[in-house]
Amino acid sequence: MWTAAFTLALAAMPSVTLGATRRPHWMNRRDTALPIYRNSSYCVSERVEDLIGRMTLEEKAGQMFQQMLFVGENNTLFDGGSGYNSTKVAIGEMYMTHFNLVADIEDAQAVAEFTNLIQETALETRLGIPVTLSTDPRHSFTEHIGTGFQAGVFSQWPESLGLAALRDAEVVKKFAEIAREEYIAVGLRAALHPQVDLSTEPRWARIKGTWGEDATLTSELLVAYIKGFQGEVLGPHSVSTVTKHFPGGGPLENGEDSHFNYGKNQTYPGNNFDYFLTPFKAAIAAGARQMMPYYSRPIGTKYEEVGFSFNKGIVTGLLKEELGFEGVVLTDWGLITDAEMDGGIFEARAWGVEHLSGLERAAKILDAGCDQFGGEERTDLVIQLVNDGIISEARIDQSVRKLLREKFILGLFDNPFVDPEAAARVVGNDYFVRLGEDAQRRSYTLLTNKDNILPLTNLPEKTKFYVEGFNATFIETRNLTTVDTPEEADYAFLRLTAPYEPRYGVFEANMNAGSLAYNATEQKRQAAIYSTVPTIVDIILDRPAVIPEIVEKAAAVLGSYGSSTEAFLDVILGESGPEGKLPFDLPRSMEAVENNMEDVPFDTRNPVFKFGHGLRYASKCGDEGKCT
Ligand SMILES: *[C@@H]1O[C@H](CO)[C@@H](O)[C@H](O)[C@H]1NC(C)=O
Ligand SMILES: *[C@@H]1O[C@H](CO)[C@@H](O)[C@H](O)[C@H]1NC(C)=O
Ligand SMILES: *[C@@H]1O[C@H](CO)[C@@H](O)[C@H](O)[C@H]1NC(C)=O
Ligand SMILES: *[C@@H]1O[C@H](CO)[C@@H](O)[C@H](O)[C@H]1NC(C)=O
Ligand SMILES: *[C@@H]1O[C@H](CO)[C@@H](O)[C@H](O)[C@H]1NC(C)=O
Ligand SMILES: *[C@@H]1O[C@H](CO)[C@@H](O)[C@H](O)[C@H]1NC(C)=O
Ligand SMILES: CC(=O)N[C@H]1CO[C@H](CO)[C@@H](O)[C@@H]1O
Repeated sequence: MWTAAFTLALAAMPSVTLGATRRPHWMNRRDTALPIYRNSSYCVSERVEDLIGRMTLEEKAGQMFQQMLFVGENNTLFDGGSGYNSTKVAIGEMYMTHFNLVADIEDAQAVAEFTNLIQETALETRLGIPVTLSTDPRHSFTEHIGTGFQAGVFSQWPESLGLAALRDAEVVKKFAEIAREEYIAVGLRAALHPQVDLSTEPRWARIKGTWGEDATLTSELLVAYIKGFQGEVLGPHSVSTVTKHFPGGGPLENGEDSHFNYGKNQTYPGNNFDYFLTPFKAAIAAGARQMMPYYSRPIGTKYEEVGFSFNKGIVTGLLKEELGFEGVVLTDWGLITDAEMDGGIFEARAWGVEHLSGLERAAKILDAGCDQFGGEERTDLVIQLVNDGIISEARIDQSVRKLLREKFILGLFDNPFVDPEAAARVVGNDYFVRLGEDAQRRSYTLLTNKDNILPLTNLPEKTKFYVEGFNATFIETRNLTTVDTPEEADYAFLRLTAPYEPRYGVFEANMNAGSLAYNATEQKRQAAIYSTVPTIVDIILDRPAVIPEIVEKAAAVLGSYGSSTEAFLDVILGESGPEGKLPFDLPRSMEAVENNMEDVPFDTRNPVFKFGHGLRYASKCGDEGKCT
C-alpha cells in the first residue's frame, strides 16, 4: 500500500528542467565544439582527465575544501565576515566548489533560487565547475547549527533514533527516498550523514543522531538509508552520502565530546575497537561514497594518538587498505584554523597535533590520506605545500580526481540548476508530511503503562488536563480542557527533555552532555505532580535517560525521539498505537553509568529497561481507526 502510493507521488512530480534563461553562455556557442569535460557524450573518466589537464594548481586546491555557505540578506550572496571570505571570493577567486548550506529552509522556492544563484556564480569562473551543496540532517525537530537543522518546510520525521526504534528497514528506505527528493528539489546533492556511531557510552552528547547502541541494527538500517539517498547506483537523481564518523564515535572518554579540548580522547577499556567498525563495513558494502573521520584521537590502541583525520594508520591503513574503501575521505569541520564561536575562540580540533603549524597540519591530513578539508578555506596551504615540494601535485590530483568524479556522476556538469517552482511543490508535500507524521507516532516507545491506563479512550466530557512541555493551544483544539495546576486536573501530560548538565555558550550548551539523571530539585518537583494526579510522561530520549524514579511514580511513560504535540495526542488518545522499541538500554543509576566501559555496549549494571523494550497497547489499534 505504502509502496504503491509512494510510486504514484513520485510519478506526479514534475521533472526538473533547465529554463532557457538559465542556459550558461558556453552552451549557446553552437559554432565551437564543447570541451570534452563539458560534453556528455564522453564517459566520466575521460571528462575528469580532460578537466584535470586544464586546471591550475589554484583551481585544484579549491576543490579540496568544503566550507560553510551562509546566505546573505534577502537570499543574496554572503558578503563575508567573522573569518569567512565572501561567497564571491570563495567561488570566484579561491575556486571553491563544495559548500554545506548553513541556513534554515523556510521557503523552498527561495532556497532553490539561491542555489541557482550559487551555480550561476560558479559558471562564471574560468572552467565553470559546478558547486556541490551538502547539508547536515534537516528532517527532524532539533536545531543545532553544527550538527543539524529543524525541518522547516521539509517533511518532519523523528530523529534517526526514532527510525531505529521502528526496527524497519523499509521505513528507513522511504524516509531516505523522501529526504532525497526534498534535498534535490532545492539543490542539495550531498548528505553529511548517516551518523553510524554507536551509543556505547550513554553520556556522549551526540547519541541523538545515531541509530543507538547495537552494531547489527545500525548496520541493517544504514544500508537502506544509503540506498534511499543514493539509489542503487549513484547518478543524476542521487544524493551522495557521507558516512561518519570513522572509525566510530561513541567511546568518548567519560562521555565528553571531541568538538572540545576536554573531550578529545576516545578510549577502548573493553578492547572493543572492532565493534565500531561493523557499521562502516556495511556502509562500504552498500556503496557509501564518502567517509568522515571523527575529531577524536584514540588512546591506548595500536594507532597514533592523534585525531582520526591526521591518522595515517586509520585513514590509509584501516579504512582504505584493510576495509577497501575507495571513495572520498572528507575531514570533520575545522581541523586547522581556530574560529570564532559564541564570542570566543573555537580552537581547531587538531587533537594530538596542537603544536603543529597550519601548514604542518594540512600536510599531515593529506599524508594520512584525506581528500578534502571540511570547514576550512585555507587553499593557500595546499598551494604552498605543492610549491614547497612537500606534497606532490600528483597527490593533489588523486583527491581532485575523486571529487570531480562525484560531480560528473551526479550530473552537475550537465545541469547544475533546479526548478524553483517545482521545489515549492515537491518540498513538504502532503504525502511526504503524512509519512513523516506516521513515523513520529509509530516510533513512540511505551515504557510503562500501569493498569493499562493508555490509551485514554471514552474520556468523560470535561476531563481536565494539566500539561507541561506541549503546545497547550493545540491541545485545546482537540477539545481537551487544560487547567493550570495538577490539583485541578484529572490527568497530567508531561513532556520532558532527557536530563543533561548545562554547558557554556550556545554551541556547546546545545550539545546535551553530563549527567543523565535529574537533579534532586527537579525530581522533587516532578514527584509532587506524580503523587497528585495520574501522569503520562513523554520523555524525549535524545540520550539514554536515567529515570527509575519516573518509571516508579508516573502512571505511564513513553519515550520519543522527535514528535509533535499532535503525534503525542494521537498515540495517547488511541488514534494509533506506539510501536517503538528502545534503541539502547536505559541505565539504572549514574553510578552504573560511571562504571560502564566506554566501548562496550549494554554494560551498565541492571538497566531499568533493556534495548528492545517497548510495550504495545493491550487493546487493538488500527492504522486508520481508534483503539478498540
Ligand atoms: C560531443 O562529442 C561528440 C563525440 O566526439 C561529438 O560528436 C559532438 O559533436 C560533441 N558535442 C558537442 C556539442 O561538442
Ligand atoms: C531586503 O529586502 C527588504 C524588503 O524588501 C529591504 O527593505 C532591504 O533593504 C533588503 N536588503 C538588502 C540588503 O537588499
Ligand atoms: C587523554 O589521554 C591522555 C593520555 O592518556 C591523558 O594524558 C589526558 O589527560 C586525557 N584527557 C585529555 C582531556 O587530554
Ligand atoms: C500551537 O498550536 C496552535 C494551534 O494549532 C498553533 O497556531 C501554534 O502555532 C502552535 N504553537 C507552536 C509554538 O507551535
Ligand atoms: C470539538 O467540539 C466542537 C463543538 O462540540 C466540534 O464541532 C468539533 O468537531 C470538535 N473537534 C474535535 C477535534 O473533536
Ligand atoms: C536542577 O534541574 C533544573 C531542571 O533541569 C534546573 O532548572 C536547575 O537549575 C537545576 N538545579 C541545580 C541546583 O542544578
Ligand atoms: C581572496 C581573499 O580574500 N582571501 C582571504 C580568504 O580568507 C583567508 C583567511 O581568512 C584570508 O587569508 C584570505 O586573504
